[in-house]
Amino acid sequence: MTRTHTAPTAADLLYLATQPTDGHTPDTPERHELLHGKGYFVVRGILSEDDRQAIRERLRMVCRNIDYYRQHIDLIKEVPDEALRNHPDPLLRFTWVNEIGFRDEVLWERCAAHPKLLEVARKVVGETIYPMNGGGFFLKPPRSQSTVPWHQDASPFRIPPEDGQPRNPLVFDYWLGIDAATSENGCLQLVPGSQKLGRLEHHDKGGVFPELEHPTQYGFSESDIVSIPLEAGDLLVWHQDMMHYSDPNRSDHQRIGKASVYMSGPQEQEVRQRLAKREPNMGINRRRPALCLNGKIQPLRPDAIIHPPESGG
Ligand SMILES: O=C(O)CCC(=O)C(=O)O
Repeated sequence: MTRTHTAPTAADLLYLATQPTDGHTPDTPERHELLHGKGYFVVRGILSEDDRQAIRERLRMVCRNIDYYRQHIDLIKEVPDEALRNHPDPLLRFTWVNEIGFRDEVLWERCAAHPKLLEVARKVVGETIYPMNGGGFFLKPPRSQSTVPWHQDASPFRIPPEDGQPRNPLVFDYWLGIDAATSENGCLQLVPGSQKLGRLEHHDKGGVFPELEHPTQYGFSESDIVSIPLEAGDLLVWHQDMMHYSDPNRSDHQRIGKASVYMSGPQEQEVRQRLAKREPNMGINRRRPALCLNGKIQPLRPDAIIHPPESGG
């Protein structure tokens, strides 16, 4: 995908001046693209084949021992298709394993705190980075019904837009391809421009989480929706208020991606203060082990680690 960097207009510059930059977050082309461009960008080749293989094997080990991991992780979703629930490959039995990227040392090093991923994250939120939400692996098994409904990602920042411009502090919202994502296997679909609506009300419709209506209900047309196919190892980053969705996997191969939202150090401090005041419904990861402190990538904090029940995985 070609990145476009248009020069900021006077309105953009005014907006940049009023956008909370978290004190020391630089104005980078990446932030500019999210705030004033299309609202998303793609970076190729973050994960190597070796990383992807290691991630897949570790996830398989987690899925093989799912009863053990369920004792530590609240959100694990089985595939809706009954026929796949006892598949010989445990990796095909689940659609969503949340939080594990921030609880397992291999998935931390190979994925959540991967230096190439954090290099991009630093351009968006600065030198200190924390996970904001659970950061799940979305494992779309082949020929499965696992749709992810239209939604915006959970965020504690819900300032209404002004004059058509979003005012929420920018976080780093991404999807990283462990496998290639295609229109056939359920790649992400985005509605560029929808982030300008700010936070929208989501409704519980009995799906995997509260959801939005179809974009046409908010004044968009079908042609405003863009599919973002990716090669394995590629990264998609979008503005956290952008509406997004993914189709069922109609292919014969699994499609695994790691999705998460990262925030800056000052944002984490704000969140901590608000949690201390017992503010509800912030969509926040309880543990939040630091990924990067002042530009230095961190090992996974020992008290966050879930040690695997089997040696050698
Ligand atoms: O992996 C998917 O299909 C959906 C991921 C997603 O919706 C998200 O990251 O918020």
